[in-house]
Amino acid sequence: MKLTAAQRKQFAEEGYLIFPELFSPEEVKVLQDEAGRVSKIDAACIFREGESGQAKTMFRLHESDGPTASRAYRAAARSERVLGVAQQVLGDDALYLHHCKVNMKAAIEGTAWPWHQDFGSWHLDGIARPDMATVAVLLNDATEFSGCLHLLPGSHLEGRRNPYWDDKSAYKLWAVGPTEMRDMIARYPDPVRVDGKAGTAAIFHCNLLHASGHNLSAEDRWQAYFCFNTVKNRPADVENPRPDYVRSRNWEPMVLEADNRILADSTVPA
Ligand SMILES: O=C(O)CCC(=O)C(=O)O
Repeated sequence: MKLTAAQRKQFAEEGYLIFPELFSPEEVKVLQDEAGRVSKIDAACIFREGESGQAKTMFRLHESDGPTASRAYRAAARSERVLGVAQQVLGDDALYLHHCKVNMKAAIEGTAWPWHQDFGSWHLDGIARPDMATVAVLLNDATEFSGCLHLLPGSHLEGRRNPYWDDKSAYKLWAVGPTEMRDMIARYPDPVRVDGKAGTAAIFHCNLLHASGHNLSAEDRWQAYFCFNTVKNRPADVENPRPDYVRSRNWEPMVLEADNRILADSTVPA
């Protein structure tokens, strides 16, 4: 999947690209079923919430080892539509995944993510340069009502903001404060929704401001995220590094695989 010159320009200037229905309904079904299977596993890299203990975020589905390993996510991560697109926008073929996760925003209860830049926390992982991008894949239809992602076009061009530790939101992350966000939103074009049919995907720059709302709908909203870094930008040592599932130590360049493997591998027993 080769990006056009216009798409490369859009990524450089606006910090994102959206690909409606990039994955087929059959592929989405495999990825949904796999997320459902993994969510029942007891593992430290699955964060749960509420009395039901429902999975909220699950990490490290893309490797071939570990409790949450999934052939389908491994294949998706290495596909032309994920790794191949990330290689093109980052201008480097030697990429690895800083992490891969599935966010499962529960119907009615799943809460908002405040405005933030991913590089706000990834820089604190010891990563020097913002040579990183995330591919998000919608595993359900997503709407504003179900808490879809919003991106602030062009905001990556101002670089990394000084984040604050937001421990009030359910997710606890390095976020950008309300005063700064009011100013940023006033100065930029309207935020763009990453909504649409399941299988739609987006790639966005690690300094692009983004946020998502509460899931007010009666359907869960699941999304997969593949967060790429260039191998040469791998993290330096830091004190108390975060666990491997969120700050990967596997810095081997990932190798592109055939684009049909999500379906092909789903028929192979684990
Ligand atoms: O899944 C969402 O709604 C937002 C996720 C997000 O912003 C992130 O993981 O950085």
